[in-house]
Amino acid sequence: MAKINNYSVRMRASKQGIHISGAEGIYDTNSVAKVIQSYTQRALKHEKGRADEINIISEELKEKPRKVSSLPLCTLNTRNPDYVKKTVLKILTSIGITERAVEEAFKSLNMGIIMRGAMLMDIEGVRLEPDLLRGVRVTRMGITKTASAVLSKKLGRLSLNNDTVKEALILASKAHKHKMILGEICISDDPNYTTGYIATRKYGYIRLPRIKKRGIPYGGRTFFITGGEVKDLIRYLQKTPVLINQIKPCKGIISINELFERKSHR
Ligand code: WAQ
Ligand code: MG
Repeated sequence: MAKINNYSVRMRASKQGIHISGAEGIYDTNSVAKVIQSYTQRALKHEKGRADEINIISEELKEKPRKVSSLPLCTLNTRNPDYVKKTVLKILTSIGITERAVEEAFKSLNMGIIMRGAMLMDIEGVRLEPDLLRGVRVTRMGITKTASAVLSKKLGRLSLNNDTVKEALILASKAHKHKMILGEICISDDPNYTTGYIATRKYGYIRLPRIKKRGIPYGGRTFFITGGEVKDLIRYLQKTPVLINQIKPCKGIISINELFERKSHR
């Protein structure tokens, strides 16, 4: 019998040179063909138009994926970009990121530059990624079939069971397992997707409605990092395979006070 191994399968699709869709996961040998087919379908039926170029890579993993749990998820009752910023400042400064760094991150995220990857910022707001235009891509992450079904069910109760939320949660859950990562801010580059998130190990994945105004065609990601070798962190984010195999609670809409109270009672 053939040995069952893990593959990283990654898709990116474009139309007239403009990126329209991407997806990735970690799958066993037996699922690779099926996954390639479903990624192809996704690229051909994308709401931004049918892709005219579809790149799919499937690559056997030489390392066994690290199994980790997802971050817990909740949504804050934020109503406009100014209130989001105030809220983000409160939460991120409470875990040791400076106000200056948070201001710097918002400034960079609002400059209108589209990066493929994420910025790495130290807690004083200094950018540390070697390629300032491209940023750092987090890749080689996935979710087991069982955990994916559990996550779909939990998100379904909140009417949030879609690829955007699932994939962002998987990415953040991989990133925040590394001890050098303290926090993250993410704003979608989709002009119609106005919910962003921040993540920290302590508070989990916090969704932030109206982080930007509808119609803004750029976004971005910033990781706040501390203490250690940046190149080791980059290697982890890009290369270490991580598989989500357990799902933490997914909660509905709460206020920032409820978020802080809940944690102080633990
Ligand atoms: N690694 C690092 N950075 C990335 C990656 C990646 N794999 N993919 C995207 N980025 C960066 C890049 O700068 C993009 O411009 C930015 O993040 C936003 O990417 O729960 O869809 O794919 O409802 O537009 C948030 C979901 C959705 C909130 C985020 O991001 C929710 C999203 P997008
Ligand atoms: Mg996206």
